[in-house]
Amino acid sequence: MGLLRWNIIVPVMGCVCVSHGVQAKKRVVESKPNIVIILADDLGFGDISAYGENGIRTPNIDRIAREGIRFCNGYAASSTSTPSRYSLLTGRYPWREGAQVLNGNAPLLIREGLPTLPRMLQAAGYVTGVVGKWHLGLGNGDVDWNGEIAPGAREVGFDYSFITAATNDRVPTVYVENGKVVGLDPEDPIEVSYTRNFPGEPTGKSNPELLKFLPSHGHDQAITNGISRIGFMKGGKAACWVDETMGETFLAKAFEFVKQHKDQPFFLYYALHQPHVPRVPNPRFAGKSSMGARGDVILEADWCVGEFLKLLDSLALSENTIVIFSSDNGPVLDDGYQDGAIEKLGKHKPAGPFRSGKYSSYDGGTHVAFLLRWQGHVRPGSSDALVSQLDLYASLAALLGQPDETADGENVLKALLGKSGRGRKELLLEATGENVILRRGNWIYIPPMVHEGYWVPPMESGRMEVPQLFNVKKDAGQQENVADRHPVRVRKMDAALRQIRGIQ
Ligand code: NG6
Ligand code: CA
Repeated sequence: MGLLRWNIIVPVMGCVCVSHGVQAKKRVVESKPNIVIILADDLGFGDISAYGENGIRTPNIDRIAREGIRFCNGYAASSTSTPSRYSLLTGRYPWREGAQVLNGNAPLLIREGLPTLPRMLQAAGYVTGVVGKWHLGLGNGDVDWNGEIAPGAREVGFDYSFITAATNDRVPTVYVENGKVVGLDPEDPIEVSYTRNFPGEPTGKSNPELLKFLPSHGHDQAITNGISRIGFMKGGKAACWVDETMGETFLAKAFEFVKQHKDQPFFLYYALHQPHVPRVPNPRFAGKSSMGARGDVILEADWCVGEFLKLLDSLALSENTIVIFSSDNGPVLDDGYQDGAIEKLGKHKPAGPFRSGKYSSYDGGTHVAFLLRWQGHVRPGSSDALVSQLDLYASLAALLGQPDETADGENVLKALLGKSGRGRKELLLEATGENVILRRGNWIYIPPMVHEGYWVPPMESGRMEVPQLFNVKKDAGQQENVADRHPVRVRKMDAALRQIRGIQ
């Protein structure tokens, strides 16, 4: 799929740069723009002010929207992180791999030899880097955190990496730079387990008096930086991250990467950890929103984005850099800690007009903010084209004249660059536990589902024993299930879904 090649004439640095040695249809961009993907973690469509009325202002993220294209039908591939990130980097649907939320000691999910977005960009002459949340597994299942950690980001195609292994609520709570734990004292080696505690180590459950705040569900195991996590850990005290400075630590590494590579084409995957739990803002942002810690860390994320954009300005890179901003999945309020996210929400609607959020089969799970800026090349505006993070690999490959080796990506470059209002015709979306749904045009079909998967009350999972069909043009909030009124459409969409998934 995705082999529909469309090479464009893109004005670069004020001129029209095309390769004249080949036929018109083979023309490709000669000068390679830098590419930056900024991916937030659990940020809702309604959490940024560029998408309309809400309880928080995000002027820096809004700047990308104002100077670029604001996509109103942009999607993550899944309503949780690992599957979503898997698709972003591979252009493959996550259910092909059975991708689920990974623990910190899980092996690398992306199989050796599988084509990836960063590999494609390396082949196109880019230097590639990832800074932030990884969550795609590391090693082969028996990681020694005290030695060389491989395979990992390098094997997937990143020349440089500064990452957390999983989520900021999972052990090991250390940064890994180019396959090595940062700041590790060899006298205090790290051990990690997701099944049993290490003798003598306090946990959130047994020692709540050591905690800065309490968990609400799960998250009562190892304690680091006064916060209880998922999983057990021993040692590595000097290497443990400080949650309060994680935002600026990632920002500093993103800065270093850009400064170091400003004179060559670069790709940076800048994977913010905000506003995933635990939500621990830098003291400069604590109390700055009216929404408690969740609002504060969104303000912090917005500041990080603003500083990053200013860096591009100061290096005169803004015109030659494509900046894409999105989130790995939709929003969640209580995701395991008592941080006031529900109590302090006020009138704010994290998912905007969409129903439910993270983990859900409803649109709030995957329908996320999706912005693209390419100053001087892409005319600012708004687009209703259906686009997915799944398509970035195929589309950027088309931009650079590289082959699209993805299984499921589509070349939606015209839509991404604002030259067409049409994107995909249909798109599969995944909630937890491989519950897969189909969006076709303005219709969303959710098949009857039984799979348990993850669940976090009090949100709506969207799983029902009956088929659900919504016309999201008329009913963005998916309030009216019209499956009974459209049996033929239900049958056809069900058959299409099964056919793409290869199931009876
Ligand atoms: C869940 C965690 C949740 C979060 C999620 C992954 C519990 C009860 N919940 O298992 O807190 O870590 O995994 O989030 O442990 S994601 O954004 O990376 O997909
Ligand atoms: Ca997430």
